[in-house]
Amino acid sequence: MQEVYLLLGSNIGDREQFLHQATLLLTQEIGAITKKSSLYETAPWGLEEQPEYLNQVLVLVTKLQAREVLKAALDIEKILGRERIERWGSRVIDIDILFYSDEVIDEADLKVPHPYFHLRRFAVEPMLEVQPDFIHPVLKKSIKSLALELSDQLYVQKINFNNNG
Ligand code: A4P
Ligand code: MG
Repeated sequence: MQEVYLLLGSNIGDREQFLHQATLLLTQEIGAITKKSSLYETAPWGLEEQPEYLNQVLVLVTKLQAREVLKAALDIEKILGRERIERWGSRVIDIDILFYSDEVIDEADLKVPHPYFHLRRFAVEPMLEVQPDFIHPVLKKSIKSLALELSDQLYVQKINFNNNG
């Protein structure tokens, strides 16, 4: 079994509902969830003229290869109606693979760890909540120290729902 760390993001429509639907489908297709972060309200990174995102990190155990996880994630994005309009632009659901155990994958259509992870507060903060001692397999630093080194100062705010499940 491998451990896969996913980052979910949504910034159109009922964002919380899209994250919830994605979580159900990911459990069916990829494996059981062992941890999940809170939901975070985050300022858009990259293309700033777009609505705020909700982001969340999920940790799952899986029998699938990383490539199979990617395929499942892309299929789920499609099922939930994601249209890819522009790079870094708005989406009802985006599912990125942050880490796949401690594997390093560098292929044209699959890069793990996610190459932008350590540059994005919206990814590092939820990861810090679920696994602060995880060692980034390329940078060889803990999430805790990557969080301290972050220069991205865009707004990231943990939100507390009564029923954050
Ligand atoms: N791909 C390669 N490696 C991976 C990986 N580790 N995980 C390939 C997932 N996909 C990976 O991705 C395009 C292709 O990347 C996939 O088909 C897969 O083969 P995409 O998500 O469809 O393309 P994109 O979103 O247009 O571009 P990109 O560079 O993936 O954008 P990101 O990195 O997904 O960023 N701001 C906030 N606050 N919160 C966000 O969640 N997200 C983005 C999108 C921008 N700004 C954001 C957020
Ligand atoms: Mg993406």
